[in-house]
Amino acid sequence: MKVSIISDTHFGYKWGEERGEDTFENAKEAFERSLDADLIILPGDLFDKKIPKQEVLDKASDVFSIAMEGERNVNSDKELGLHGEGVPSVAIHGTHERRPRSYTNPIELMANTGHLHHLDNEATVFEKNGEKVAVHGMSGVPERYAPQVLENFNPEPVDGAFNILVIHQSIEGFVYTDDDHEYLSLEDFPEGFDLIINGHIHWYNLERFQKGEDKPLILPGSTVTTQMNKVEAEKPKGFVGLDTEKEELEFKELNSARDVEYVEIEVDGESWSEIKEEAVEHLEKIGKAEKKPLVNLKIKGKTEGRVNPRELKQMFRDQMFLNVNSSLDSKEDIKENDISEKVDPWQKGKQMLSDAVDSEKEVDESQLLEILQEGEPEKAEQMLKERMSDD
Ligand SMILES: [Mn+2]
Repeated sequence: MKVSIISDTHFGYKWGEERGEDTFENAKEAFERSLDADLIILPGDLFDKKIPKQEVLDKASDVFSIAMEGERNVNSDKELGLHGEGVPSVAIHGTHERRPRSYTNPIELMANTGHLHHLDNEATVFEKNGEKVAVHGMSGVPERYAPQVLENFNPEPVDGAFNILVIHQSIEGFVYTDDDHEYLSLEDFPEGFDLIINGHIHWYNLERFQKGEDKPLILPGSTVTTQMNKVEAEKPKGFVGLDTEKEELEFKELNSARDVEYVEIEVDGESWSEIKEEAVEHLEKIGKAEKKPLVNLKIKGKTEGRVNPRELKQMFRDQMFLNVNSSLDSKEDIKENDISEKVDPWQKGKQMLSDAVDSEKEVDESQLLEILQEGEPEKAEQMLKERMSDD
């Protein structure tokens, strides 16, 4: 069977801004190039926000509908609930889409309108000319609960099928697992799977894991650049083709994705005007592209006096999306990391709540916050009570 894997499309990212169409354009290309597949797997974070704007849902539904133009070559052991014929799309929801149980997340909405087949700790078996492919999906959960949720889900490989486990989590050893929270590790993966697909990580990677047999673990990456760090700059955006009979995986680069450039300069005591001159020299070398590239300029070292990265952004704003990442030692120091990543009050609140709750019980702080935000303290209290009485 031919399977196409398209992850982390992040519909709605930068919506209303100059790059607002990027997520749709990139995903549209991926779906159009997947029409020869028998099955499309979507490992989460298809939407950038858990409550997308109507316009975003509308445009996303157009992209998901592209799959309906293909041919239906497979049967399934469950009613797929899709509104048309065509290539079935099977999705899990990711961390960006997750909402409390009693609320509808956008993947559930898209499943209810017949655009997708949604898997939340369950499996669907597809069959084509006697060949079976079982897709087991565990939708995204807070990292520290992932090992337990996977254990409870306890997916069992289907006999005689090519078994795929689809998740959307950080995995220890493969990604930044930077605090002392517990993360999913390779040891937690169940035996007997032919392939594990993990969304969440925004750059492509093909790894192997050993559990019984040596098997592939694929991180398809996102179809759109959301962080301008070095690893994202170096790896192209795309999607993955899988041939289950040949057990072959192929990364397919997107033509519509913006180029990402990473420029690093080191300085030692020069003035800002000298640094600026050097930066301009580098930036002018970046060729013209049909779509303005994303450029990350990293300046390392020491300088005298004021630093003004905004000046550079202004100079190049018609040619590129410039992000200046400076660790210059000066009074005007700007923070490391993407400057678009300001402290998010939501994240901050979640952290505070998480620290305060500090419980072994599964209390999902973002769900709790969301219920409180909806103005339903009784419901929040009820949720906490239920968790406390769980064994
Ligand atoms: Mn993501």
